[in-house]
Amino acid sequence: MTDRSSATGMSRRQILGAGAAAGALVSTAAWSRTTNMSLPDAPLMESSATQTPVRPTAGLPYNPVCTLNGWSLPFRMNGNVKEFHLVAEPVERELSDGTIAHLWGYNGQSPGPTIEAVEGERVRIFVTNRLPEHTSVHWHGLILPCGMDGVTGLTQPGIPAGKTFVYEFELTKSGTHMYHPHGDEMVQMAMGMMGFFVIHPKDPDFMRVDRDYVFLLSAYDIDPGSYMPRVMEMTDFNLWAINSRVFPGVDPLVAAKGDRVRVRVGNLTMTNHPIHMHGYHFEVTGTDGGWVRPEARWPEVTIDIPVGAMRAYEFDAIHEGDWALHCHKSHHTMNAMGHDVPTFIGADKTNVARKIRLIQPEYMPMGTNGMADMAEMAMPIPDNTEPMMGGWGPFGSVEMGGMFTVMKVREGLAADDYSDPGWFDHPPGTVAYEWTGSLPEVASMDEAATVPPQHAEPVRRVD
Ligand SMILES: [Cu+2]
Repeated sequence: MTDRSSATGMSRRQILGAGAAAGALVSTAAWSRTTNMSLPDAPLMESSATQTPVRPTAGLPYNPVCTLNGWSLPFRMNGNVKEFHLVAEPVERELSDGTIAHLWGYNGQSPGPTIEAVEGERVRIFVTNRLPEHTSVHWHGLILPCGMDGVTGLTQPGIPAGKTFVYEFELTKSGTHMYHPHGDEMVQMAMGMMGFFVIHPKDPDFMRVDRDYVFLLSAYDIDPGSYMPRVMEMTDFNLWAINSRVFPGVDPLVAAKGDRVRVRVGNLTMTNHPIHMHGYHFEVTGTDGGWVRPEARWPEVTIDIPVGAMRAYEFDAIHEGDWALHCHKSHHTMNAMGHDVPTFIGADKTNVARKIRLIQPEYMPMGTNGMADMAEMAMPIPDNTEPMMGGWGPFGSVEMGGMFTVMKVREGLAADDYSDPGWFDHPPGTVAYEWTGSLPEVASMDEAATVPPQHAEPVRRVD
């Protein structure tokens, strides 16, 4: 495989059936319009910003999804076949503003671009391997011929470094799926190789929503100040990511008041994530096995995403505001710092701090009243490291990191407006406030024993 920028000696954007926003999309290879089996273009994304969904102009019609801090892979039609080109390669992913991780991904980013197609369509996916070792692509949850399932050694040889393989199959069923390597998985997934695969229903009105967000959960173990994940880690990760971004680097999900909103989440970490969204009772409407019938749906405010699984939930965006959306494992809303810190809550460290300052004048005692001071103090930290908790809101430090973002619901947003509307302007009288009146005396029980019920008379047994 030659270097893609020198492959043609020219840089021109081909005409594509669907493409991500033009600004950050770089097209570097030309394809011949005359050769049926020529390689389609392998577009490359240079930005980690959320790209506005693009409506398809070829193939069957569908309502595109919005990939949080990501994009959808452009395709071309070759007769009745929808063709894509994925390039597995080392990438630099910005985890949050200015913090870079050296990962492996697809077409310039980790996660790779979202593949979108329609039930009934035939897809042909070219996969070029620019990694230093072999790989394969497993199409997680798709119904397809066994030989297209992408399991190295079992259903195909690994794609050697420098080679291109072709996967081709029909999309028999709509739903929420993903793709990831199925060879040297522990390394390749720890390095960030994954992407979303959405099969839209043939009838664009089936379970139609106004906004359809997708993201994958991944975890990395990157020592503060370094760039490369420790791929041998099994449980003790220190960066919990939404589409390989950590808060405050995760874009908000935006909805217009009254929109029907779907959020599709996939989990490629090694633990489950209870994803919790404030402000709404939503319904789980899909898994990687298909759509959930209306009579089988449960109302939820937290949906546990098991390891290696996908869930879709939906709600009507009737409550305006800035609603937190996050993993409910509290250590998953923190970024890379030492977690092996003893608990000092309640310990007065004044005297010991005085002694330590004699030899280390910058020493600050922390944790005496909890850990919130970690987020508020501008502590010196290594380069290329996110603060453990960060992100500022309109009322101060949000004290969150990792798997955290905000669902922003606003009146009167245009249908295709996905830009951050800023902070919510709360109506007067709807924000919690300080009580300055008198306080009643605190009632207390002298003993912690269970109090027997105070019945006037024992309950009489009736035979
Ligand atoms: Cu979690």
